Amino acid sequence: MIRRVIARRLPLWFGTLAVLFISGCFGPDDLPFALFTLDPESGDSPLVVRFDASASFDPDGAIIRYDWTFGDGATGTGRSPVHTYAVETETTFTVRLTVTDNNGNRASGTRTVTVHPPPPPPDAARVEFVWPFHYDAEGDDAANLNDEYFTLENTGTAAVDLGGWTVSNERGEVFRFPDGYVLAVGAVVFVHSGAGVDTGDVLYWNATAPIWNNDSDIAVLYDSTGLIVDLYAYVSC
Ligand SMILES: [Ca+2]
Ligand SMILES: [Ca+2]
Ligand SMILES: [Ca+2]
Repeated sequence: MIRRVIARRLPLWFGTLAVLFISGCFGPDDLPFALFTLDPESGDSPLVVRFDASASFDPDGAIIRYDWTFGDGATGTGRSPVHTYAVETETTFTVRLTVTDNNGNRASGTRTVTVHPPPPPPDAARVEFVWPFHYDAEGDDAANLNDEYFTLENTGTAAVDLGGWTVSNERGEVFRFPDGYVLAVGAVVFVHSGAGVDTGDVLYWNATAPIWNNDSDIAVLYDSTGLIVDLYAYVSC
């Protein structure tokens, strides 16, 4: 009986208002959604990451502000910031985007980016003439061929197989390194002009006359493909 009275007295517009309220038209403002992508999601330091929050939206309004914390102490604003990460050890950062809609409502979303330490520099092959280049043997060079010698050092960061590499003088006489002769990092090899039995770091040209002019000469080191690796030119004072 009572219910029937209330129903009779409620005006028609009340029902319409209730429907609108449930649908949100007059309800609390909807929260925005914080959605974003990042590219790339991982990589080597220093890593440049591009963020894009254009997927974020507000169902009943507009997003008016984007705030970022990149996880490494840095912050940013804007819809598409770019941030560079630098690490010494592998680190995963949590990136947080907070969006604000036109009614001041805020919402956040997070994603992670993993940054690997910088890759080590590639091994560099480097072999060069170093001192001593003993082109003037003690006394008569022709009678003391093995006191005439040059020195090569591996100053790079990788062992080098010198097999097939050559050294020539200005007159075009050529010494060829034995097959499989490997010069370790930091190692030196001495190549004497005369005859002898090769050992670890001492090799012999097996020439029958002096190789290196005492006044001036040019030594050229070629790799096994014939490319010049190093030059050593000298003039005696
Ligand atoms: Ca809203
Ligand atoms: Ca000489
Ligand atoms: Ca001499």
